[in-house]
Amino acid sequence: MRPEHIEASPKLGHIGIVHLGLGAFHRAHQAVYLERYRQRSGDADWGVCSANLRAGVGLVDGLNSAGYRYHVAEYADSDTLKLREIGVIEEALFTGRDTAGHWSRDREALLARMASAETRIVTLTVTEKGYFLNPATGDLRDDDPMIAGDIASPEQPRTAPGLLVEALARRRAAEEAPFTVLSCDNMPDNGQRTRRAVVELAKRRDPALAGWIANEVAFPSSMVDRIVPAMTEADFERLAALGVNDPNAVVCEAFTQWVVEDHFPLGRPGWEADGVEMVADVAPFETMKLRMLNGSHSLLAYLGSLAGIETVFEGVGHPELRALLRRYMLEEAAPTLQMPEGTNLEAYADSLLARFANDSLRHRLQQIAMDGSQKLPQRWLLGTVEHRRSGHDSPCVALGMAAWIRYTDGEDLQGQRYIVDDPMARRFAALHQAHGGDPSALVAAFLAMDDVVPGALATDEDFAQNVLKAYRTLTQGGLDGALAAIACS
Ligand code: NAI
Ligand code: CS2
Repeated sequence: MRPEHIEASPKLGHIGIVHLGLGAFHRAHQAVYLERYRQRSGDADWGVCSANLRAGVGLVDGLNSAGYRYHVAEYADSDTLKLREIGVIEEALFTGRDTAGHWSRDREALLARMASAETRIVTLTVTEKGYFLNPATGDLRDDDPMIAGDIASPEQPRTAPGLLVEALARRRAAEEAPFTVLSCDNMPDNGQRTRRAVVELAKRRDPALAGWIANEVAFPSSMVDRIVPAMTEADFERLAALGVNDPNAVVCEAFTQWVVEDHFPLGRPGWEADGVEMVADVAPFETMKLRMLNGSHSLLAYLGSLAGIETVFEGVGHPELRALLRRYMLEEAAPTLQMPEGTNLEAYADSLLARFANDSLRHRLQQIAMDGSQKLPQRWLLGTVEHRRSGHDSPCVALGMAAWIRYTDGEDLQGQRYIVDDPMARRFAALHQAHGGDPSALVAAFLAMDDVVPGALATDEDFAQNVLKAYRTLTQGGLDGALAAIACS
């Protein structure tokens, strides 16, 4: 297979965008749109300074030594590959804790870049947990040691909200107009959630600053969609066989979508011609994607992981699992959506299943399963509250919750142990310790976690009974038993 190879644009040295969260998705999504834009327009204004605030110094230093160029391998399927070289990143910085345990090597450089008049947009992919918001209520988690640290030392911030507040404080002091803040994380209403984290944190520092941010800073929301699995050794080997030896490369599907609320007071790239959809209200698109794509992803992640299935591709190859995902999407997610006239949600569901069946992506279920406490409210639970309120049962989500609860014990149904990667992992372990022998008490304890489960579900007796029934079926009859039981419901 000879891939189509697209060279990077020349380096232009101007930085108009700072990105927080130099991860795989940023490199395969926002940076690709910006590369397409720069190649088509020649516009020099929108180069990117990308920063890692946590782990990831290797990637930052790797990009620095590679002249800030890397490759994106876009697979439509195992026989169709487009290889792009990306050059829009002009600077990479690290403000996390280095191997010697010191924090914030490049914090001052990053803050100076964010405070610079040249910077007109700050984008983020810091994962759902990077905003330090209570997943169920959206309140700032000011009891978190990282946020507490930023409250105590606001001029030496370590978190994304802290960096945004300090950079905005510097711009306000310099009478510089604020940049636009654009979240590209999988959260509903991600612009307003980012705004809430920033304004609430600013209030603890200076109410006048918080008021200025609330009134003057634009926080448009965006819906982002491209499946970008974490790289595996096999991915790097596959690229090396094509002559691409690039430790900073990313692999992704060919599909990509970015729907953005058009609210950029200091301007933005004219990226509509490069596939970015600019809209007045992104909410319907965001909710549809989070509940149908991400909700079925999470259903697959917990049920598949417990059954020892490793990837999305393998999981959707299981006919009963595939049927469950489709049933969840059409019977439990789609009825909760308010979509524009003519939206065909059945076609959308089938397009998602086709994307999941992409045989050239090794999208590990364990990666999707991580941070469930931060993901499930917007993927399953808020929609289920609405679904239950309209008098419907939610057997698929009840099974999903049972699988998530069992998953958080750190052992699959074959007795294979794994690390539960979640900010609340210790709480889960304590609940399993306390109630492990009593499924009814265990399910009740998980449903009572009011910073994950909306109150309306926690007090929904029928839902709780369905979760408990599914938990018992799953733990006694395995995946096949659980799928057979739900097929009859
Ligand atoms: P990744 O693991 O490659 O990168 C995660 C990034 O988040 C890293 O830069 C890491 O330093 C940063 N991060 C993690 N915790 C943080 C914290 N507490 N504070 C500040 N930064 C933190 O993951 P990837 O694939 O880049 O995904 C990142 C986010 O992008 C996802 O959580 C999701 O919100 C969004 N996304 C990812 C997609 C994908 O398929 N990978 C698709 C659509 C959205
Ligand atoms: C996945 C998402 O890791 C996960 O939680 O569900 O990253 C998913 O790949 C993207 O949202 C697809 O756009």
